[in-house]
Amino acid sequence: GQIVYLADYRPTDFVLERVDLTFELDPQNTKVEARLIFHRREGTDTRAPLVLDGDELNLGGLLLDQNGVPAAQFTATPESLTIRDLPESKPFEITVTTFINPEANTQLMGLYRAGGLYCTQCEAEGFRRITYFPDRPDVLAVYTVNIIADKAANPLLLSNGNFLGGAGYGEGKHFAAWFDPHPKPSYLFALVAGDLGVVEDSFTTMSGRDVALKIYVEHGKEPRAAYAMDALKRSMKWDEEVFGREYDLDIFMVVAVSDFNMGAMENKGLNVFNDKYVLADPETATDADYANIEAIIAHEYFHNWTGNRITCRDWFQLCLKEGLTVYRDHEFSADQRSRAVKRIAEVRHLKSEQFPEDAGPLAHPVRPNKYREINNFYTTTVYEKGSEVTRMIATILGRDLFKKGMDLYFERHDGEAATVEDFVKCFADASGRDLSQFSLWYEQAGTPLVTVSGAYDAAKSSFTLSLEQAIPATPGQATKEPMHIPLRYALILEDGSEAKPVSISGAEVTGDVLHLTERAQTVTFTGISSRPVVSLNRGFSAPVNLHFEQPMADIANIARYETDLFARWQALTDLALPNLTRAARAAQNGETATCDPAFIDALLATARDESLEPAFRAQALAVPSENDIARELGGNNDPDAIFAGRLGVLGEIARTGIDTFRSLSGAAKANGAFSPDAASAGRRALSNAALGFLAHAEDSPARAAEAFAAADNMTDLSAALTILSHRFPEAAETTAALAAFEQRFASNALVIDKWFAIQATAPGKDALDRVRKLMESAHFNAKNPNRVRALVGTFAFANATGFNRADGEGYAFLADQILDIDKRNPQLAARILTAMRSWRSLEPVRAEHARRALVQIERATGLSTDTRDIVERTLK
Ligand code: B3K
Ligand code: ZN
Repeated sequence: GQIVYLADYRPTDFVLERVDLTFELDPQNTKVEARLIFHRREGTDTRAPLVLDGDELNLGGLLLDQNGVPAAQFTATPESLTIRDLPESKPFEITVTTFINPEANTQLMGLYRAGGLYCTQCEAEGFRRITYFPDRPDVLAVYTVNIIADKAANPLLLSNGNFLGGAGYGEGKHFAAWFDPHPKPSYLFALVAGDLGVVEDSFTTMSGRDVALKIYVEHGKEPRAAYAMDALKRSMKWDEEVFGREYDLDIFMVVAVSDFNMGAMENKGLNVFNDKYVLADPETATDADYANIEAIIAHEYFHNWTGNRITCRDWFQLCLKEGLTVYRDHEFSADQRSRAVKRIAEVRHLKSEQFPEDAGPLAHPVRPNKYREINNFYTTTVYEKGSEVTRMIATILGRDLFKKGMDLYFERHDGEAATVEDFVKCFADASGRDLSQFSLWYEQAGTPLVTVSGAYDAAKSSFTLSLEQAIPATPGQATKEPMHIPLRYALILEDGSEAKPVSISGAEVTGDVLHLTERAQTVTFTGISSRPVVSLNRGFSAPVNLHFEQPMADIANIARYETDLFARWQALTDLALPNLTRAARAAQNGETATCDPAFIDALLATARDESLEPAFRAQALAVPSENDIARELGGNNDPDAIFAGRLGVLGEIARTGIDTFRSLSGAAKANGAFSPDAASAGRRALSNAALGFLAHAEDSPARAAEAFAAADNMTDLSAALTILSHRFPEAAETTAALAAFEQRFASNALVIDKWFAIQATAPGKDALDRVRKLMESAHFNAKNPNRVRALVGTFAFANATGFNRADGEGYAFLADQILDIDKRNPQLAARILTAMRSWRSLEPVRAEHARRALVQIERATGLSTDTRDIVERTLK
């Protein structure tokens, strides 16, 4: 693995005009013939050879304009094919034949077997595992694809674009041809063949064209694709209404497969999905599953414009499609559900995943400037922080100018491979605003820390806010420039109204956005009649850490009276954290702490407040996680103490609010038949949160066991099972419930994944033995990424006490697993290994155990580039 640098980008010497692919599918010996028409780019060196990428390929044949090529004119290795002495200016045709073995492809990149299917995954660099090719995103071409396969085993032959036709091919074979008129990079190529069931529907676009919609799933699972189809139609409509984007082929297909390295893939016209993000029904899917399906269906569909029609010039620009498309799917979900609750969930996710990444050894800019393995850069920083950066552009410009900038982007760059600079320039041109300082968000890694203090001068009726920003050092970036940080704010007066200052000086303010652009700024508001309560970073307008020494009473007021619901949730978190960190520190010293009653009052008042939507009240009751507390503590962390301290706080809340929780638990049941809509999901979330607190207050498994028996949907069933196995691991009720669950869902691997995950996250040092035992179970399959993630991944990422056992056994186990997984599937191994990214913030004994496990991985022979890259950066 060589390091690739953004600064080294240059266009290809040859322009690819057309691609004709013919696949003769065979499980072990698939023949691929690629006919590629090129011409030399004007102005490039007329002697430059054509260099095509490969990965584990064998050249089976090579023709130039239909003629054999002398051995002296080309060089083929598994990684590249170089052809010399090519025509100076006229187009020429290269025909490359390769033979590949889909069955032996355990990396799940390129063409592989998933169940009985043939399926592809080409992003980022998988196409070069199919044929020699200029496998980079700035090479756009029109593709024709012919697929020949055994008809009985593969009645279905799919590829990108529109169906051209098909027919018999003799000897029990048949063929199909597809043509995609939209030029695309190779990473968007897809082929699927096999025998699947289908759910069909159609969509009429805004210009009146009919689009056939097809979702392919395993036979018998068709009814479980209905929700995905509904989400797809809503996504298509929404993109027309909100972004003015219309679909551009006659057909849109989604295929669900059970062996997949990630969530889904946006191949042009033929999205391939992990079946986890397609299949749902009340009996087997939780409300979170439904929300994920809706979001991911939307995300992949939205890529049709942001990613496919306009793609990336190079992989450094990944956030151009991913950050933007996450922003679009967030907005979609916010419109389909509750905007405030959606925002809270996004920020929770950002803080628990992206903030630790940005604060650890794997921190990198939203647009990295170098990489060794691009697959390791599909990160929460590129995706989620990338989305936040797009959101900030919308915040700075305001709705109308943001829309104008997006329209300009679509108009200016349709059909192109663009850069982050191209994107930002559209907003600068549309608004007339200078966004050069803002662009630092793409270049500087690390979460900015904004330190704030306020002072009221009653005599002058003025209020001053002093703000300072500091961006921590990150790998390769010791010092940083101040950034443009847009902070939404409100000054709330005694009577609850918002102050209307007579004048504001010291910062640019547009509407309710304060623009922090200097390292330190003092902002003065005049005409403020009483000491205001400051609500800062409303809606989490900027992804920063805020240190604001605010009176607790002010925070409590925000928690109760702010009109911005996100700010209310943030205030509840701000009230909770000092209590949780105090309790964790006390636990570390073998002591117990008690909570500030104002915090518990505010929490319970919110839980009881019937004027608020249940989903919001449930969010309020989900007190900060062990990871949140660890982040707040900042270092020398003892996960057992954090867990014990948090448990104490939960117990206190539970005992104080026992009556509230009794009346809230089970309340969702009153609403009759199951519906996956957001309001119903919110009622279930609230009732299950209450059930969790009752388990603490009553210290008995009885109520959860009852709820388990009474559950008529997977959300309630898995919530009850989680309470049982996390709170009462030894209880007979728990053993019985786990066995009943296993038996009932034995034939549904996706539900068994929940059974794995619930047990893998049960706290305490016994978790490791449990995980080991579960790996022996007949349900486990080390070759299936979903199984491995559900058991090994969940244990490492989401079981702080179990994984971080004081004796280091959790890390040693992970090291063994990583080395084993890495042999088959490097991408999966590297991803799970990122669970170690915060090892330096552990207390010294655990940190040393963690370091040794990392060194054990680093020293192993035959490590993949993917895993080597992660382990070396993590140790650095
Ligand atoms: N673009 C794909 C991710 C591909 C990951 C390659 N390692 C899915 C998505 O973001 O929509
Ligand atoms: Zn994406």
